[in-house]
Amino acid sequence: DSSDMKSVLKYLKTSRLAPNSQYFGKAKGKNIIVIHLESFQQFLIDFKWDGQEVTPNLNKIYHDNNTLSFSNFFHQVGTGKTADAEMMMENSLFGLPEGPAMVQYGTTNTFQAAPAILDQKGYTTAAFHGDVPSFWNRENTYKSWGYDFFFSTNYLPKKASYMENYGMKDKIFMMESANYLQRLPQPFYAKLITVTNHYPYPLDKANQTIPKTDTGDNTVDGYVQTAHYLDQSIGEFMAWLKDSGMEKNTMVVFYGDHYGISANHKKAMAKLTGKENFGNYENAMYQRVPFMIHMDGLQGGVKTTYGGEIDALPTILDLAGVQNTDTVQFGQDLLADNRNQIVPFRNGDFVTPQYTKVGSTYYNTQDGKQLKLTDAQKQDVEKINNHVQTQLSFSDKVITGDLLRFYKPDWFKKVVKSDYNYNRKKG
Ligand code: GP9
Ligand code: MN
Repeated sequence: DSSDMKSVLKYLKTSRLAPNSQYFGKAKGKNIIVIHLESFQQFLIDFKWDGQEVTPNLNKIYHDNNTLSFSNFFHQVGTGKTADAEMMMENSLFGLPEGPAMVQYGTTNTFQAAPAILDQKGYTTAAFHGDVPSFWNRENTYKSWGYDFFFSTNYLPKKASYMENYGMKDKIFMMESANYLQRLPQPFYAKLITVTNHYPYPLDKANQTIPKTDTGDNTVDGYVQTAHYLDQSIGEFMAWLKDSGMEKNTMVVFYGDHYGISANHKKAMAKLTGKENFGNYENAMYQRVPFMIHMDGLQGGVKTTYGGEIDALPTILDLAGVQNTDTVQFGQDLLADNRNQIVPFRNGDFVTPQYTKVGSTYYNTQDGKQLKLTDAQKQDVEKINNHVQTQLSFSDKVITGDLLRFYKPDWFKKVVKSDYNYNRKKG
């Protein structure tokens, strides 16, 4: 009830940080394009196979002087996978311990999500995805989040050869999305969800332009091929953005939603990465995914702060110059000083610059050595465990108790779901 909301707000008061004044508002008034890189793990950046870079376009963006890149950014999804990533990225709320919150609560709950916030600051908002609108209950959840438009397969040309696995092939999808994008009133906030780089990584012959890897694990070896194809679609999209003239007034944010290769394939990962031991510690380290923010004139560089998907929204809003210290967000701006640098995983495990917890085992994050905790270290990890549990349980309360019914910042106008309609008009 509303008293639960009060405890959440009291807690959040202690964890929200002032933005970094060097970056606050640097993207004010610019378009924001968020590109969801399906199943894309950080190790693919600069990874070579068969003498080729697997993702040359994303590598270029990662190292660009106008890109803020984060080398210790982790996905934090649970069983909701993509849906959990979307929940964190656009609400700074965790997914649930079980199942996709977008399906269970997306239709009925009150949210104060990125699209609604930015809409009220004058942005047009649109989501793009080459799958049916019902997947993960997006068609309803996006209304609750305040998306003006949702361009799903209902709006995209239908042709069997355009589809692969879960949806429209990335190259076709990105260009079809570009067509709509250039007609949106600016500034806009747009999210483009790619899908070709999805387990088990099938791809038509014509688009296979790098050989499969040779681990012998069938559901791993296609990964570099679909990642390579996804990368090409990004290269084409960025070239289009430049040609359209829009690049100059657009901030582009890239993120990997979650792992592509699960913990069930440690042997194959050992082969792929050349690591002799690929155990639980390595698996935790390989939950890193890209988070990159690219904009003309942005002072970039590779930042080593530890964070994850929960931290994306405060970071983006601060760059956009949208005051957000009074919103309900569990993350912290990745550019702020004095960040806690604790990355909770959905199952209660965590990574910090010092400690990595997997189950009941602790490792030194820096060298991977298993720790026999000293008394001082025990106190450290107890504090971290408390923080992780508090974050997860308060966030769960917000979602399962629909607590945002009871609070909104003064400036925020409640989203009226019936104002939204994503059905295509005939003719
Ligand atoms: C399908 C897609 C896949 O629309 O977003 O979701 P995932 O299986 O990665 O959770
Ligand atoms: Mn996904």
